[in-house]
Amino acid sequence: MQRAAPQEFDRVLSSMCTRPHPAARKAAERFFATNPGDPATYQAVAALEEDALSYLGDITGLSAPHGYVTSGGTEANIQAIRAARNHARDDDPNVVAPESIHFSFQKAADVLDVELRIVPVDDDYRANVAAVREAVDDHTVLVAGVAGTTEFGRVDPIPELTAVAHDAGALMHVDAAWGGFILPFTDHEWSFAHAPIDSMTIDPHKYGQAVVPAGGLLFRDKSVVDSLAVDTPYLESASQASLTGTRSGAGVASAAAAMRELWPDGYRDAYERQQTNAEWFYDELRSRGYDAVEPDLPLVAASVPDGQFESLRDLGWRISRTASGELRIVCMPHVSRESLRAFLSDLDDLRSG
Ligand code: 0PR
Repeated sequence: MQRAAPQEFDRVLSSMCTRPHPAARKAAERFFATNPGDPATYQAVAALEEDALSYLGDITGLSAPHGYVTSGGTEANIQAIRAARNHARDDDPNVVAPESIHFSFQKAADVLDVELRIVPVDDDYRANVAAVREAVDDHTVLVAGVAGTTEFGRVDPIPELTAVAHDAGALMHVDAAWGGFILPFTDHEWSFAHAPIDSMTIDPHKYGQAVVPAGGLLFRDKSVVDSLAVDTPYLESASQASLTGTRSGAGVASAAAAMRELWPDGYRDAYERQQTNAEWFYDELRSRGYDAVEPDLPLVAASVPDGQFESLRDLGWRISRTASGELRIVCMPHVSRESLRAFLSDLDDLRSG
């Protein structure tokens, strides 16, 4: 089996990490010994975190964003649930989410001792609004939707889900960890500009082209994020809302640098190029007789026989499968047309061999 070198991305087709933008890499190097968890001591990186938040607000349609740069989507999702729970002060809280939700919600429910109610998706892998409406009750503190699902790249009906959440007296969270840097260039209704959602996960270390670790958590209302704060008596800074204590200055600085370089034109170019690649790849698979899921965002899923899948892995392709077994190809910014052509050529050899 061939193993990819640590920073080699040529054969990495199913990951949601990508090659960082050169400006992001440079910023990370400058700030890797700083701690945004103590903003009064590390003021330069704290200012960059403010810049990063303000860019994230521009991208998601939120004019005065509250929140912070997390270690990733998992921390952001845990904290969104924790904030909703603390804010509601319910003694038996539950969260309602579609089955397409990322597995970080299972971790969150476990850590926070909150009941997670998973409801079915529709035929196009999107949250079924009627099923969500059935599942909410007086103890629902949060409804979650996904804008760019991990397995199929689908966008849930966010305005409809938000109405259901608010009717039930719950907060609405959107997980745009992967989709957040792609969706501004589509017609989808996914953001704070399209619905009065309460919080969002959007990760610079995925499509945002920052270095790892750099996730994003945004809140519309300050009182919700304040419900996360604990006092920090012996630090220069008086309280902390983040889950981790010491945080990555490299991640924060790189996120700010990537967004400064790429928002909006660079991200639009990446989306347009990769969406075109995904559609091309989908057509190529279909013309070979494979059953494939049409790419709404730059992610293609297709049924490929086990033997071919394993052989492609043995040839060094870093690929994975959905829970229902489909091969998934995530057209991240590093996935070139040449790479996809080489992959298809290996597939053709396997088919004829
Ligand atoms: N929300 C969504 C919609 C996600 O897709 C992911 C991760 C998360 C939250 C959690 O984010 P963090 O992993 O930053 O905590 N989605 C990818 C996945 O689970 C993560 C990933 C990235 C996996 C790179 C593999 C990999 O090589 O598939």
